[in-house]
Parts: sequence; structure tokens; C-alpha cells
Amino acid sequence: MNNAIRAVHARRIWDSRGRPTVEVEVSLAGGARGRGIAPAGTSRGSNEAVDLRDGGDSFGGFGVQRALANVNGPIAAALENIDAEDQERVDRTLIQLDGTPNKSNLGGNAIIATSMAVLQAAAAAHGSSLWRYLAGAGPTVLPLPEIQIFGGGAHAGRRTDIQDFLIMPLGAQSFDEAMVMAAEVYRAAGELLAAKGSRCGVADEGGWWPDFASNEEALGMLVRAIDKAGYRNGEVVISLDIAASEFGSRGRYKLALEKRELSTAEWLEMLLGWVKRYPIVSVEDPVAEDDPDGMRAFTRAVGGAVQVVGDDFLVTNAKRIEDAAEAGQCNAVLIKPNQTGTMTESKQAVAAAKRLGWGTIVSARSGETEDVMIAHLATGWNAGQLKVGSFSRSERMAKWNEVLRIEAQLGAAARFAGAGVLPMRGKPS
Ligand code: 2PG
Ligand code: MG
Repeated sequence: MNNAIRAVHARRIWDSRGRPTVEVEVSLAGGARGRGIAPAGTSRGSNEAVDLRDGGDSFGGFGVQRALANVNGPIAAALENIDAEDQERVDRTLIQLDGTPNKSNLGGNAIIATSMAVLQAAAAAHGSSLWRYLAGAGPTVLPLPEIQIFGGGAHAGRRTDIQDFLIMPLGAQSFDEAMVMAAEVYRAAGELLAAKGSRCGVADEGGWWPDFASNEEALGMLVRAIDKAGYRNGEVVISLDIAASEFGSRGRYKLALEKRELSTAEWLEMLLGWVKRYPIVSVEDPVAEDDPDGMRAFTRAVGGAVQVVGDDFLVTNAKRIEDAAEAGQCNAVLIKPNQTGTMTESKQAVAAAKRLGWGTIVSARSGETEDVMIAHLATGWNAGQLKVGSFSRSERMAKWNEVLRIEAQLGAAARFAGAGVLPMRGKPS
């Protein structure tokens, strides 16, 4: 059998924050090879798969020697001779071998890198690009991008409480045009910040690291940047990743920048005021992961006019997505493969969300590498949306650039996901 797994090998490489991470190479009997690299989050949900780190003094405790040993030892032995095209069997084997609900035994980093590498090897054996292998005969749209302009929260020394101030180029007709719009807004925002003397470099995902006096000041500046770049009437709109678990718990929200502590009701009132006053079409993790009532209240209050995305709240888990839908929480999900730990479980999360008519956004992590796999997952799974960070730093640009290559491969058949992929009624203005 040409697609039988012959060898699985892990090595230590380094991520965009200069921390160790796990790279896995898989080779098949017929000679095809695939590579997977584990990304790493900072603002993590407490129900995510857990990375295995060595602890101790080296690399701030982020070493991955134990995770590498797990791949090169038990994982390699368990996968030998399994058909790489049978991804479900591969992932089931990994899950059973680990034996914990959060993959903490072998390590989420060891498992996701292996699962990714097997999928890449299977696509290579087919002689196809990964996106084409995944899409098969199904429909494919090039994803609507969410591009970070200002980085804050845990990715920028908590300079703002809100983590990501992003844009969505709803007026673009193609992915190529979407990138042009992102470039212009990113540049305009940088110029405005520099003129004000508050540009302090870039944050972990490449967005400008700002010096603002309040969270709302960032929103005002973003609107000015969109205007300065020449976009009008909803051509470019705003998306926020609040990442509220980073500053809220047990119904209390501590806005360090504004030296205020709010109850869930007060916090939601503030957030809903922003939604009313600014062209915001998408809000991710508006409340903390331990505030399901707050999530329901926010989802109900925006009444289908805004995409409400669960990240820490749903952790790419099909069951959590179904339960949240039942409870009236969220209408979209962020898909981060390393939150759940395998390709199969990630795909199941996409399928569950699609069945519900939800938005699906494939997302990078704040710790990334040159790996461009998520560009292929977003397209091949027909997710409709892609979030990879900002418009600088090569670990981000590599992914945007890869979608441009996929768009070119599709040629005349390329279809760009416009506002229609958002799970709301009609086009927001
Ligand atoms: C998020 C991600 C990416 P992290 O919260 O959506 O922006 O951050 O990878 O640190 O969890
Ligand atoms: Mg998030």
C-alpha cells in the first residue's frame, strides 16, 4: 500500500516569538512526504488541548523535548503502516494513545503537528495541493479575510484591554483586491499613529502597537484610517476580538487601561454602545469563557445584525458549538486546529457550525511559523473566512500570499467570499 505511513519524525524548530515548537515529518511507503508545525496561542481558552512543555529554566519553560520524544517514540510506533488517507483512523489512534480529554499526556503540540503532517502527506501522495485535496468536488470560495490593524491585550503588553482591532474588506471583489484594501488601511493607520506620536512598533501578530488613552480611542482611530485610505459606505468594516477572558471572570470585567471595573451588564452596555456608534460587523469572545449568560445576552441584543464569534468560548469543539446554538450563544466559530488537537476534530467543528448556518473562520495563533497550511484549510474546507493576524511580519504575510496563489490556481473559477459568508441577515451598512 503506497499510502501506508512508513516514518514519523519530529524536530524542534522556532516560532514567531522565538520559542521552541514541534515540527513533524511523515513519509509514506510510496515516497510522499508531509510536514506539520504546531502553532501556539497566548490568550488560550481553558478547555483547549494542552501543549506539552518541558518547564524549568531553559526557554522560559517552553521547551518541547518531551513532546518530540512522544512523537519519535510512541506516536511513530502507533501510526506505522496505517493508511495516511484514513485521517479519521490516524486521529482516533492519536486520541486513544493519549487517553486524556485535553491531550495533555502526549501533548497537544505533538498530536496536532503529527495530524497535520499526515494530512499533508496524503495530499502529496495524490499529487494535489492541499486545498484541492480537501475540497474534492465540493464548492470552494476564497475566504473573506479579517486583518488586524491594532494589536492589544495579551499580544501587546496589555496596552489596550481589547486584543484585536481588525478590518474586513467587504467591498472587495476578489481576494487580491481585499489585500490591496488591507494594505492601504494598515498604512493609513500607521501614518495616523506616527503623526500623533503614539506608534510604538508592532505587536505579536504584526498589528500596530498603539499608545491609546482608552479602548474607544482605538475605534475612532480605526475609522479615521479607513476614511484616510479612501474607503466609504461599508466597503471596509470593523471586526473586534475582545478576548474578554483575559480581563474578565466571574461576571467582573477589569478595564486596566481605563482603570474601571464593570459588571457583565455594564460591560455589555459599553460594548453595545460601540456596536451602535462604529461600523462593527463581527465581535469575537465579547464576554469571558465563564460567562455563558453574558454571551447569550450579547447574542440576543445584537439580534443577528452582528457576527458573534466564539473562540475561547467554543475551543473548536463540535459538541460545544451545538450546545451554544441550543442556548442561543454565538452565531459563528473560530476554527483553530490546535485548540482541539486533530484535523478530524477541527473538520467536525466546521461541519457542525455549517449545519447550523453559522459563520466559520479558520484562524492562526499568535505564535506562528512560515507554515501556510491554514490558507489551504480555509479554502479546502470552504470555511468562508480567514483570520491570520495583521499585514506585516512574514509568518502572517506568508498565509495571505498563499491564498493569492490559490486564487491564481483557480483562475476563472475563483470565487471570492463577500459579505454573504457572514451569518447575518442582509449586508450590514
Ligand atoms: C485569538 C488568537 C489569535 P491566541 O485570540 O483569536 O489572534 O490569539 O493565539 O494568543 O489565542
Ligand atoms: Mg480570539
